[in-house]
Amino acid sequence: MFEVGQSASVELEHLAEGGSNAELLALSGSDDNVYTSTSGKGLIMPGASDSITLTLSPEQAKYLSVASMFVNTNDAFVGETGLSIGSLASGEAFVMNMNVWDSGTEGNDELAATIPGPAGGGEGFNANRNDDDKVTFHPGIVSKDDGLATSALSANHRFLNPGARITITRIE
Ligand SMILES: [Ca+2]
Ligand SMILES: [Ca+2]
Repeated sequence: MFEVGQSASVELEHLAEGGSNAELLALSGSDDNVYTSTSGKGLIMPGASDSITLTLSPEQAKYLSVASMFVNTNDAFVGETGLSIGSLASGEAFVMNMNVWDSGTEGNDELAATIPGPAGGGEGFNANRNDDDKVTFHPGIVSKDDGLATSALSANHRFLNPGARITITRIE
C-alpha cells in the first residue's frame, strides 16, 4: 500500500487527505496484487475500536495492509503495509501498534481551509502535491496553543506515535 521514503499512490493520497477509502478499495478490482479489500464501519473515535472480518485463502492472500485517515490533519494516516499473515494458525492472534504516517502529499499548514473534519471543515483531497512527496513518520501537529497562530488545531488535537493498535486473529 505504501513504502516509507517513496511517493504515496494517488489512492493513498485520497485516504490521507480526504478520508476516502473508495479509491484504495477499488484496487481489488483492477490490481492483480490486491486479492480483496474491505472497509471499516466509519469514524473511530479516540479509545474506540472497530472489527472487520475477511474471508480469504492464506495461499492467495499472504499479506495484509491497513490504513485510516487521521482526522484533523492535512495528510496524516495510521496504518501498516504488507503485514505477513500467511503463517497464522487457526486461533492465533497477532497484535501490533501502528504508526502515524505523513503521506507527503500536502504541507502540514494546519489551516482550516485545508483540513477536512470537525476542526477545519476545509478541503479534503486535491491533486496537487506541495509537501516532500515521500511517506515519512508524521512529525505531529503544532496547534495554535503551541505557537502556530494560523492553525485551526488546538492542543487537544495533538498526538504521539503510535496512533492505533491492530489485532489480527485467524478465526478458522
Ligand atoms: Ca504532510
Ligand atoms: Ca494533494
